[in-house]
Amino acid sequence: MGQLESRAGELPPGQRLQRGWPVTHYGPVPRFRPERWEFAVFGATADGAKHAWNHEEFSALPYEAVVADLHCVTKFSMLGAEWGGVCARTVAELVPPAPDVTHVMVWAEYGFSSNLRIEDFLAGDTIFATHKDGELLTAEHGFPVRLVVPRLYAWKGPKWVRGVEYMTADRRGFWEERGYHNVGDPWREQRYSYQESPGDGPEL
Ligand SMILES: Nc1nc2c(c(=O)[nH]1)N[C@H]1C(S)=C(S)[C@@H](COP(=O)(O)O)O[C@H]1N2
Ligand SMILES: [Mo]
Repeated sequence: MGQLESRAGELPPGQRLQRGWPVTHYGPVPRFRPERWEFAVFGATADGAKHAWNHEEFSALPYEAVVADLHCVTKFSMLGAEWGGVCARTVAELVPPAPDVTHVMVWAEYGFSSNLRIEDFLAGDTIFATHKDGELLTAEHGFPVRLVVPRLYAWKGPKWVRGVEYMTADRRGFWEERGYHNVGDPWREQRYSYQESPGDGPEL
């Protein structure tokens, strides 16, 4: 756990500082349709039920801000942005996971997904961001909601998030099935799946 504590403001090994904020993702930018949008929490919830918030309800959840860095596995890092939104911890308080939950899958538009260990999900600085530096996210940066997991490479934070699945066993997400490391700790340069040690992730 020691290696995974937050080290805000520092460049992890092999990273370089990026000025400005590039747009990086796979596929098209989805159009936001408020009437069809929901943020669902499902899978192994404590009460066994799926819970969902519409956009108005999600926007009314407790708002917090964290200053955090974004490290892209393609080697640029953006330091010191302020992300505002709903902490993942708050989501887990409102919809508790069952006691045997070990991982979550965060789901986004078009079926994009990313798996996280529950301890990374529950870290205090993991946030479902709606704002950056006080302004609403733009469409290409994930409006209306994107996940930011400062302690992991940025692909672990889907843009255009639509839900969280609580899991009692690990499963690989979109990039984790396509050659990227299952854990993705930038401080240990866990970039690619060939670097995985036994126990880092499910068999490929
Ligand atoms: N839905 C979705 N989210 C995604 C991605 C993606 O391809 N699809 N790419 C990730 C990667 S690799 C990075 S580096 C960051 C980039 O965020 P930005 O475009 O806001 O800088 O988004 C992450 N979230
Ligand atoms: Mo990335």
